[in-house]
Amino acid sequence: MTLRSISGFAAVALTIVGVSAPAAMAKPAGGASAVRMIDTDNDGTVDMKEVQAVASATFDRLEKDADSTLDAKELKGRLSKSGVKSADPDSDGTLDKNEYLAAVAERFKMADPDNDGTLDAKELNSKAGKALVALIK
Ligand SMILES: [Ca+2]
Ligand SMILES: [Ca+2]
Ligand SMILES: [Ca+2]
Repeated sequence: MTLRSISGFAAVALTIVGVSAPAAMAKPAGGASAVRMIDTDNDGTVDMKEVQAVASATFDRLEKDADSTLDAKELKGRLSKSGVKSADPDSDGTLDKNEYLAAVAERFKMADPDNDGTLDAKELNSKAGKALVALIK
């Protein structure tokens, strides 16, 4: 390998690291910090009520044009196109608060494989748990 190709490789590697670093760095503490963010009664787990409270506040924060619904733009990537579609039973292309909270509830259930009604840090750190956090934060 010439010096030139090594530095070229390093530049590519840095680019890759640069793109993926934020997500990778958030991983270890992800579940615990998500619990802290949502766990208002400080019992170390997150229940549906706590999640719905955060989700409700997030809805109000994102809902900028005061039409009582969130469109894909307001959701800012929290849901993919197909995610919006499946969370939108009346198919008007936007989510009202009930639709949004129903989507949140569905993700909560998916993130709770032991069905005890609460999510601990480990459950929040699972793929389904992260999907839930991504939707409500
Ligand atoms: Ca709690
Ligand atoms: Ca709708
Ligand atoms: Ca659980």
